[in-house]
Order: sequence, then structure tokens, then C-alpha cells
Amino acid sequence: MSIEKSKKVNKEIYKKIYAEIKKYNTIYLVRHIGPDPDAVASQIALKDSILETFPTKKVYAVGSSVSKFKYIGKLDKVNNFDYNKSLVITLDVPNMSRVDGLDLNNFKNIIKIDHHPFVEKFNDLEYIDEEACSTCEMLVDLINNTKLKMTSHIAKTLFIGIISDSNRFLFNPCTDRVLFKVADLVKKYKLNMQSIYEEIYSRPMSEVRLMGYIASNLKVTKNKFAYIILENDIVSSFNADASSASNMVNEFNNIEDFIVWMFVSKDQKNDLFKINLRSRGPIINELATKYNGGGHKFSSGARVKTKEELNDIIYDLDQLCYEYLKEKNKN
Ligand SMILES: [Mn+2]
Repeated sequence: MSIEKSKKVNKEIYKKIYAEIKKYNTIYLVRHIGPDPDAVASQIALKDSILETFPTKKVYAVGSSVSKFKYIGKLDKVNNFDYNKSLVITLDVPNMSRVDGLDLNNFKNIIKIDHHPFVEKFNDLEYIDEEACSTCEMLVDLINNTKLKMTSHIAKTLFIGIISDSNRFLFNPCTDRVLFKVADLVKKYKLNMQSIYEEIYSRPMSEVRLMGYIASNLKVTKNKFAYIILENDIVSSFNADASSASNMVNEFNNIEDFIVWMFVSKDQKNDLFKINLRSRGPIINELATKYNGGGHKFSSGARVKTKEELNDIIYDLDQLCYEYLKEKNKN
């Protein structure tokens, strides 16, 4: 069975990560800015598992909290970091500039666990699996292959991350491996999928109304590129906040009329435009990197400061779609 094969490939790295976790008394778990459920769930699940295994360790899940994801677990406020004698584990983030809550440059001991395409090296110990649908899937492997403990609560948290990042096994990569792993979790820990789905998917009517607004106002170019700039006063008139509005980008998949779509929201606090990008064809993460972002091939984010830069990325994405369709029509 392929689930067995994948275990063999990574055996060494599991051992190494476990040995490091065992060695350090203080451990910080971090993930990317603008978190999603996989990022938060991987922090919470790994924290719980380490504490379950080593109850006297000090483990902190660091980074700004999002009220929408409070059901996954609580994040920790850390005022004084122990830079020298601690271990940092980065989860679900491939580039240093997108790590939330601490500056990796200040730390000596870092482990990376991530399923994004490689961007830059953090340290020597890096566990990267681009074939995994989520960081939570990788943690299932880590826990199952070491003495780290699993409980039904940890299994539930990991399930939330896997389900969210794969959009219930809709997005690529989704392999038979992950289906076996999830089935195993559901069976062994008696997870109640229906009640977990309710936690993940229930939402206020105001959000659905905002979706209606977006659907009516999305601009679609002749090159099949769609975009919308969500002004804060409009978003708040629907009783939503800017970040949950731009997260609705996931709801607009599989629409025949466009292949790349972009939702822009204004981050008032940091005075910048936050860009959420999705694609059903053209590879978008390289372009996103050019605009202070990055991510997966077909799902990326970016941040720009000015209206000019915003116009530039709109132009570039439209061109990208144009080139993609031209190439596709040739074949
Ligand atoms: Mn992820």
C-alpha cells in the first residue's frame, strides 16, 4: 500500500525531528501571516501532541489570532523569547518574511515542516513534502512514526486542517495516501465528521450576502481573468471584515468564465492591499513572489503598497492568462 511506502521514505527525518523536540525545553511553533485553518491547526495539534508526550516542556503557539479560527484552539502571547536555548518549528510557511510573530533571524535552532514549494532555506533540518495536501497531513505522518502522542482531540484538529486545505479533497495534491490516513483517524479516534463540518462551514447570512455582492461586481476580462477590489466601507456594510471577505476567493472555483481570479482587500492597519489569488490553469505563485507574496502553484497571496502596483499585478495576471490560453489553443 502506498501509505506504507511513504512512511519508509521519511523515516529518518521523523527520527531527527523527534530527537530535536525531545532535546529542547522551550519550543515555539509558528506559521504564516494571514493564517488559514491548516496553519493554525498545525500549530495547535503539534503543541498538544508535544505537551501530551512531554508534559513539563514549555510550548507556545505564536502569532496573531483570528477570531474566525478560535474554534481550532487558542494561541499564546509571548513577551520574552528565549533566543538561544529554544527550538522554533515553522509550520506551513516556505519563506522567512511570511513567518508571523517572531523573527527567525534571532533564533539558532529551527525546524521547517511545510508542504509549499521550496522558497528558501531556514536551517539544516527541513521536512518538505509537496505531495502532502496540508501541513496537518504531514503532522499525521510525524506523529504516527514517532513516540509523539495522538489523542482524539489532536486527531480532530489535524482533520480540520486536512479538510480545509484540501477543500474536502477537491484540490490538488490529493492522493490515495491522504484518504487512507484520514480514514484511519476517523476510525481510530471516532471522529464525528458531521459535527466537525458544522464547525468548519457554518457561517452568518451576512457573509453569503457579501458573496452575492462579489458575484455581481466581479470584473472578468476577455482573457478569462477575474478580479475585484473590496473597499472597506462596502465590506463593513455587509457586517464582514476585510480578511474574511478576501478569503471568499475559495468560493469562486470552477466558474467557466475565468481561469484566474483575484480578490483584493485593504489592510488599513498596515496600509497595504492584500491580494488573494486562485487559478485553474496558469501557474501563479512565481508572479505572486514578484509582488511580495508567494504560495502554491494555483493558490497564492501577495501584498502591495500602492494603487500603481495594484494596476501592475492586474495587468500581469491578465497577460499571464492571455499567454496561457494562447499556448493552450496551439495544442
Ligand atoms: Mn497549508
